[in-house]
Amino acid sequence: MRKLNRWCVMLLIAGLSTSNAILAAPEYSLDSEKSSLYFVSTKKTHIVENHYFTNLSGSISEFGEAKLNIDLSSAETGVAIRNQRLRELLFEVVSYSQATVTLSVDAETLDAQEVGSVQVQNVSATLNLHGVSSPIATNLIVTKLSNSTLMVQNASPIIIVAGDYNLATGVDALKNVANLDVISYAVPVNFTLLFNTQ
Ligand code: UQ8
Repeated sequence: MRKLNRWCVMLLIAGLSTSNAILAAPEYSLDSEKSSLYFVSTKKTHIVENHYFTNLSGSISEFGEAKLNIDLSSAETGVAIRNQRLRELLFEVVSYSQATVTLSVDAETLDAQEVGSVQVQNVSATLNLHGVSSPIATNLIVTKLSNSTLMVQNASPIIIVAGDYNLATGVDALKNVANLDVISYAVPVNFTLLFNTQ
């Protein structure tokens, strides 16, 4: 009888650990080589230019805590002196080296998503940029490319307004140093993020 009880306990423990292994959602990390994040500037009313960050990192935990880190020193505008001015006059990277985006996603829904399928998720994220945290409500397109790879894209451009992040003075400084009449404070952002399970 005692032997039978011991067997029952062992089976219970084995069952619990197996079901945990099945239920645990995988963790993902950002594939920085295959991911991109573009931002758009407008100067002299009609001159619109694409720029991007070369250094991104990020993760999605097994609990659905998603994070994107943007290395602000890695802003690439195609002009070296302009890159340096963005780092020093705009982002002030000595004090604010990174921008971070955090949000919660439903890890189980993500895990259950079929390979090849596309979901649109309405999310509320927090962007911490230049010492200011502000919410972003937007739709994200989530595509499950394989059992180990997710693609996350913005469904529509996200408009960052420089003043919301204490960056208007920096935009004015860029305008003055480059002797321009106007640089827009409104900056559209677009991204494609690839995540792989570890
Ligand atoms: C499964 C699941 C759902 C997972 C979720 C995964 C996840 C983490 C998702 C993230 C979701 C999300 C909501 C992400 C949000 C991403 C965003 C919005 C990030 C923000 C990125 C960012 C920091 C953007 C930059 C913002 C900003 C205010 C930029 C300012 C740009 C400007 C105005 C640049 C001006 C450039 C310019 C015209 C300079 C003038 C100039 C100079 C100075 C110069 O020296 C020069 O050369 C001499 C010129 O001539 C060439 C110049 O023109």
